[in-house]
Amino acid sequence: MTTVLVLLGVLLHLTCFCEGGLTDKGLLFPKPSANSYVKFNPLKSLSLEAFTLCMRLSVDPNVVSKGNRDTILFAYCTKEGDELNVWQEKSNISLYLRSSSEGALYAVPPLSIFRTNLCVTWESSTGLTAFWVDGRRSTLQVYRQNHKVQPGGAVILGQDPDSLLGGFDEDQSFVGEISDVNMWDYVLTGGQVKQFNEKLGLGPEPNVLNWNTMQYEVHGNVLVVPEKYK
Ligand SMILES: *[C@@H]1O[C@H](CO)[C@@H](O)[C@H](O)[C@H]1NC(C)=O
Ligand SMILES: [Ca+2]
Repeated sequence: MTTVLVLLGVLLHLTCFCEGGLTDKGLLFPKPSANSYVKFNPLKSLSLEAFTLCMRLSVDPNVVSKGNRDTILFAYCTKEGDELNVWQEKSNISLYLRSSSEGALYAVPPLSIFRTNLCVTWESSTGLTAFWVDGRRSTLQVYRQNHKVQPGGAVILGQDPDSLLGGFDEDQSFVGEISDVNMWDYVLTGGQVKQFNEKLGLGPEPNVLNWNTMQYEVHGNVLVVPEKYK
């Protein structure tokens, strides 16, 4: 009995420490869960006074748009707490820097079963923040002027950590597919964002997170989607 339980425990915690990037691949989170996530190893620490974060997302709207559910799209958290989080909250997509209550909320169209190119840009000097949805820019907001994103945390997809790599909540988990997560430590121009979206990979080389060279760890029930579904 003990052996069976131990074996089960091992199987449930299967972890892949993968190298070599995710070029043309995706990550599928098939079901809500409180233990499935992917951790990324950034190319440099997230000590940031500006950034552009892009990803390509499709969701299961039956889950993600249910009731009062908020769904995490990107989480970077340190020992001190949330540092940089992107959410879909009902009718808004939102960016939170060092806060879980005061965010920059945007009434951009909610994500759907079809893949959407989503980017968010922010810079400390002006506080200017915008979301880009399939190459179209939202209105600008001023958010967290003179703030700095702190290094030393963990970048994860699929879960919202309430502690460094734990405190996961199934009702906030991501359900759907994510690919092409790329991050730069500066604000790309509109033309560069569009170029990157339309011809993925063209445009300036991402220098914080680079999907094509990403070192990543898969935990729990997450499928790496093969290239042919690109
Ligand atoms: C969306 O964001 C606005 C603020 O921009 C807020 O007033 C509204 O309550 C939000 N809607 C939801 C459903 O959270
Ligand atoms: Ca949470």
